[in-house]
Amino acid sequence: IKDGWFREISNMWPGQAMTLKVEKVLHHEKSKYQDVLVFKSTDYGHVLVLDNVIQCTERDEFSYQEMITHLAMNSHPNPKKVLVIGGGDGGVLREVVKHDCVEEAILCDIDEAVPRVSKQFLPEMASGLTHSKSTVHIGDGFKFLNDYKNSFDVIITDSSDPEGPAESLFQKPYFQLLHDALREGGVITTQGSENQWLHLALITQLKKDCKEIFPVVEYAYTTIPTYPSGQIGFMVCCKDASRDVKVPVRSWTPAEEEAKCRYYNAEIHKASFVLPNFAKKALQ
Ligand code: AAT
Repeated sequence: IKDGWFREISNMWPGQAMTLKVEKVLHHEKSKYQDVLVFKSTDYGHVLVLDNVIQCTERDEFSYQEMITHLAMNSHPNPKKVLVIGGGDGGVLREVVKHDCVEEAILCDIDEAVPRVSKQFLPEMASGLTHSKSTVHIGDGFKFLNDYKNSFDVIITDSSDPEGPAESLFQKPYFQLLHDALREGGVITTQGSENQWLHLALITQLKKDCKEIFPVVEYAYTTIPTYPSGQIGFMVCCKDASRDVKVPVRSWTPAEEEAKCRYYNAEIHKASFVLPNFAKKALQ
């Protein structure tokens, strides 16, 4: 923070940086794994920052949390048991439990500081952490997954970027663990290496790795002002070769959609897989 502005400078997006005006620093600590900062911004509400990278703001978090969750959940006919890796703020859990079919939602984040500060400063997201269907574990997602085989209908990896504690969550062995932890017909979504404008080579590699493990692999994206270049992508993979994840297999009525979601709807589910030519070509 300099002269009252937070700047998201990182070598993961060279030569550019999102800048937000700070009204007040609410919390700052060095946890066991990362630098944890929460500030009140002038126009984006409370902002959670880990190792100088914006994780979420109250104003636009729904775009990311709804899309990473409902793309997977609505590509499964009846998800009962759901796992979230990362996502310590609780926003993805909040979305998961909007599906009445869910019986159990488990979350595993590496850093206890994230749920702790989220409960204090991001209560609307953290509501997902304390829901009656939710259980929260603190530990490394990679190690946690290793203990589960044939256990989950949907697994959502809401992880930080590939530099730092989440590095292993972008590599091929992790996707094998995800595959093996899924039940038959299971679906995963992951934070797909940022976005098309910045990381096309990374995304192409990620898709190639996933293709060697899952029969169905598709890339989708959403718009979100406070993530680098205003976009973030997802890998959506399914164990069932005959499933088309680009079309929801379940959907809410338009009235339910409006009551439950601020970004996601069945139309945007389909549209989020439509890519501009430069990205389409690279990911073919
Ligand atoms: N929903 C908010 C968005 C996030 S949160 C990423 C979470 O992943 C953090 O809480 C972090 O503690 C957790 N995490 C990192 N590594 C691991 C790991 N190995 N196992 C489990 N959890 C982990 C993502 C923001 C994306 C930013 C885009 N620029």
